[in-house]
Amino acid sequence: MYAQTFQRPRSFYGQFDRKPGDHLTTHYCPGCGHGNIHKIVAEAIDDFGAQDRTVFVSPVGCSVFAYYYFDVGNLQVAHGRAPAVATAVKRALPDSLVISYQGDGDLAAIGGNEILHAANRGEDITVIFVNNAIYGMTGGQMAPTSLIGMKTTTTPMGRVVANDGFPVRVAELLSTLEGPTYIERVALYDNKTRAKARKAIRKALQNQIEGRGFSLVEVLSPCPTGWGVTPVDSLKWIEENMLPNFPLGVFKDKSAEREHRTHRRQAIAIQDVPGILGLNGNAGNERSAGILAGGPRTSCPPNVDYRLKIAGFGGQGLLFLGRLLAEAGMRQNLHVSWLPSYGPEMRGGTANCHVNISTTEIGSPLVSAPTVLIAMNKPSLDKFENEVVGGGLIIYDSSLIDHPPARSDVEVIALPATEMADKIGSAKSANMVALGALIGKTNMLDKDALLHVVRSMTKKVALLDLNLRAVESGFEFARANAAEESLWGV
Ligand SMILES: Cc1ncc(C[n+]2csc(CCOP(=O)(O)OP(=O)(O)O)c2C)c(N)n1
Ligand code: SF4
Repeated sequence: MYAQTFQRPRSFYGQFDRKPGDHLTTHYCPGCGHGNIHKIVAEAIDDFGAQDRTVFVSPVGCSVFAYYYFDVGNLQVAHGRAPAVATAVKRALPDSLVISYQGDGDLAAIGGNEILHAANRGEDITVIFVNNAIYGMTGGQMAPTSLIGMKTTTTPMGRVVANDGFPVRVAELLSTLEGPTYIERVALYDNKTRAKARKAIRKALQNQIEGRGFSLVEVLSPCPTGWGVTPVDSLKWIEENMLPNFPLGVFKDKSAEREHRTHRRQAIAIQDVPGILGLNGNAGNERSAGILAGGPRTSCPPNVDYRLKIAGFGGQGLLFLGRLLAEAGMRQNLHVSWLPSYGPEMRGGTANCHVNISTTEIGSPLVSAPTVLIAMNKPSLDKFENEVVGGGLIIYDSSLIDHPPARSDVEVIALPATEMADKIGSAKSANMVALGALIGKTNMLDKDALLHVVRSMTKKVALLDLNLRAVESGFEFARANAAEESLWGV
């Protein structure tokens, strides 16, 4: 006797830990299309034997918790950014099966640019685009795919072309590009359309497994909650309202022509990277391909963890100061990061950068609680003083800032950087005076290695001598004015 047992796909977890006390149901509303689509995807992963190599990239939207359901590799990413992350995963792990699963708000609004370029590049990924014509998760706002006349919380009188434009037809739009291999629109409103959706999703996954390039399946999917209808009526709603605007069908299919694209991508072996970046050997002060080469490399000092914020006017060279520190730290085999933050103006605006220099790996380049603040103008001191951790260090340019920091729980160096630089030859080197003072005070980096980096990275030859002297003078200032009791090195 023939018997078939239906069971939960292996690519789903045995129980879903999302809801305390109810481990057998998902967080989706009754009648939501996400559940159907999850099941189709999970069954396909099982059938292709791909569970161990699948990476499911879930977005922001109602499917944000997909990682509670799929027992595969999971990445939950920033809104709209799934195609970029999927690109990275696929390129790093060409044998993986990467699924970018996105709603219409995620893919067609905030992530419109991402999907366009991933499709245009023909990335070897599979995109499942869940079009329910609304932002479900946030309470039913208009999406780019909302229909004309459709009432949403942000279009209470109905979507109006003059205000809101036309519904965006993603499948049609992307199929005009050369890059994509396969684009189909399917729907979920009866058994026949569900079967077609299943077939399309399986094909899109199979294309990737066979290295045939970019596939996208747009699924017209019910959102009874967002549409304010019952689950049963939501099926009719798709047929009656969505289909006339979003016709079903295959918009592009080059699957048969495109084979093994994955393996044709230009790959760079990791061991070749230092050579390409010119970081091999001692090439003196030479720059190679625009990247610093050569110079002394000293060993890693123990237990360094500096989080610096360096702030002032645009044009004071503070981003450069941060880069010098990061480069010098790198040459001492430390982990470093440098994150610039520009004001809108080219000159005279505010500019700051965040620098981490550490013996341990750096989780985020953002410095929100600096151990050291270098403030080179008054607005910067006022703005960032309170961010500095207790026991931290503030170096401020006392030539330009007429009051010391109010904090009494940090160490402070009043450094007349602009005046000192002016005496040396140009106020422009005030940043170098501050750099020297920082090193003189903290000993955080080897001074010779730092001077080498200054030599290598100062582009204007006329400024080089000035910069080196400015670093030395800042260094001497810090040493000469060292507090008798200090937590900071000297
Ligand atoms: C950067 C950012 N902007 C806005 C939001 C708010 N937000 C969360 S989900 C969402 C829209 C989701 O709609 P959709 O992609 O259509 O998915 P659905 O919820 O309908 O499945 C928005 C705007 C956010 N989380 N992050
Ligand atoms: S709001 Fe809509 S998309 Fe979100 S879970 Fe509910 S039915 Fe599904």
